Amino acid sequence: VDWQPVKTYEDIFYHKANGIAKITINRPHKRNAFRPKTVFELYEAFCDAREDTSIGVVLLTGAGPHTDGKYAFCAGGDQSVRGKAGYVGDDGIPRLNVLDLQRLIRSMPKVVIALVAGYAIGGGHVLHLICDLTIAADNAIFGQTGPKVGSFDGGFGASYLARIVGQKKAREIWFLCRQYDAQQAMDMGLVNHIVPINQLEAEGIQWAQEVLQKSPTAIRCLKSAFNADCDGQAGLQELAGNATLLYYLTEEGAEGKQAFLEKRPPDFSQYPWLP
Ligand code: 2NE
Repeated sequence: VDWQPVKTYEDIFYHKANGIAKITINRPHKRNAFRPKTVFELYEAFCDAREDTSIGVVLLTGAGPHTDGKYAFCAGGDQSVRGKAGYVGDDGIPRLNVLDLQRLIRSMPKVVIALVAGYAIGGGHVLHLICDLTIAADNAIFGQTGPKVGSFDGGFGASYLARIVGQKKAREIWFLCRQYDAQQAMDMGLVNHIVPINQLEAEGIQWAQEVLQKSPTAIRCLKSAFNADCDGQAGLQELAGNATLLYYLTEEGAEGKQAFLEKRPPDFSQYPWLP
């Protein structure tokens, strides 16, 4: 595909082509660890992709290889800017703004596919986890490090991980902080597919193109339905938002609004109380 740059950022690349957005974390010298600025830029790009009605799929990946030949999807929060109360940006304010990004990726009504080459570690592992699908290169390495480096993600990073790999395995991943290769990740249901590294982007595009052939409304309702199973009232809000959207598209829904604007009682008599 002919990727077109959308906007120039400092810590990420953002491209679009043929209904697909590609967002690339570009800090290979840090194994693509994120600082607050990285997350703000990712958030802005994801918001743009969400709002763009021509975009149905977002590919999230990491730039690489680094000059030492190693690849990374993302190595989590940048420990060199971690202050006492979070990751500190240029404004001196400590933040954990990656949690906002997690919620956006999870709730946006587009399919987000993580393309993982090399390390998906710590908060970087959680980022791939909350994507809808993950395609791994054969050199991918997965793991959590929190208890080793004085951190943890007890949100999606723990509870959603356990939904995917089961309670025993999720506790192993967090309590032992081991690293797992692509095949091990595949065996525990953490990834959808493994390809040679030189085929990673092409495979992601192929999967994206298959999704793009499908009904956007069916996909958005399914994504929110999958989320609703795990996400409590926030999940129900997403699912119900789609019900409202579909209702607005009906004549029955439009009659209520029209009657209000015309200052008359609504007439719903022609709409059946379906069984
Ligand atoms: C990723 C990993 C396993 C790679 O190991 P290796 O041996 O291939 O590379 P190396 O030499 O460790 O790293 C290369 C360069 O990247 C930097 C390193 O400091 C090193 O820099 P130089 O010495 O060459 O200058 N780098 C790598 N990861 C970094 C990071 N996260 N922050 C800052 N610099 C980083 C290995 O690098 C590793 O284990 N990295 C740390 C992974 C980690 O613990 N991440 C934070 C987890 S906590 C978190 O992300 C989080 C959370 O728990 C809750 C909420 C939000 C975030």
